[in-house]
Amino acid sequence: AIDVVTIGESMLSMQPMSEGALAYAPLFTRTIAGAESNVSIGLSRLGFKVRWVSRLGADPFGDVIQSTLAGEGIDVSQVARDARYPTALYFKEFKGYGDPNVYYYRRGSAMSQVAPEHVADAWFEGAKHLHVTGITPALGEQSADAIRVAMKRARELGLTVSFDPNLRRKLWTEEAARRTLLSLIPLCDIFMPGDEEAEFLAGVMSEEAYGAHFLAMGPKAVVLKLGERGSMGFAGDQVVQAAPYTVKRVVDTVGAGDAFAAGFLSGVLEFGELTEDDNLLRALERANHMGAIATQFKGDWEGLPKREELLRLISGGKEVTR
Ligand code: KDG
Repeated sequence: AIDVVTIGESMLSMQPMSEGALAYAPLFTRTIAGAESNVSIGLSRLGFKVRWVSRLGADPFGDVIQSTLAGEGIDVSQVARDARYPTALYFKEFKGYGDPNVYYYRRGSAMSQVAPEHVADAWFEGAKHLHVTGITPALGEQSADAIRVAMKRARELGLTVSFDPNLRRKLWTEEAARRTLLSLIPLCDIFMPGDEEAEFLAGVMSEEAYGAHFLAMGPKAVVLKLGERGSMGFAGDQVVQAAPYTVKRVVDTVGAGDAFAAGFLSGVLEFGELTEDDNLLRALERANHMGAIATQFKGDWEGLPKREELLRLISGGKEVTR
């Protein structure tokens, strides 16, 4: 059985070994990146069974992505390899302050061709939950339709669905992003925007008001990510604020939202109904820890913890280092 299915594009990720302008970075390390595969890795390391669904080129970089994820224990049986299109590429630029810049080389990639007719029941077979983000819909009209069809089909088959808008302004216009992301919210059970995304989608409101605003669109739970200020959760008439897990220095913020999503979903799968007991708060606390840990490492997912490490951190236990 599969706990969580994710659908998304992963790219070969090139990270400069030095800080500063990308144009002057002579040396790179190679890894992989992709919001949905980041979530998949996070959940797999926490002990859950995950299937990552995607399309990759029939090229060596597609091999790297597929084997890296398989090596993380993720089911890649529903990954299609398409020789007509390449695997996407992505470069980070570490400026030495703030969020890294990212440069995408993904137009015309294999996953950007994903279309509604690709959506298959085999994607969801034996699974409990589907997690998608707003990145795949940003790749093109037909990818947006594919995600819409997948969310609907997953629900028909009895899966619950979570949706992280993951607004990527470099991939589409503001108008298209707002219209499409808003249209997908009613198709999910758990909606997880960041504070800036909530404002982008709903306008300026108090943080509490975002909860009611998005719940009224259909989801059963709304999670508002507040970055270094922690997070808030809304489910039924519960409104919960979870304090941040504070870290001393941030190395790389990219991937923190995905780590947060993995932490939150692990709580949902483990603790049960969010409206009962303190399940919502515990899931948010886990999510906050995961997000904070992700910022401590270069790379989107490399530093994500195994289950024991996460539980030790949450309980305040000490690590044995030597
Ligand atoms: O959330 C992190 C992702 O943004 C990163 O892994 C790359 O999928 C990616 C994207 O489209 O930006």
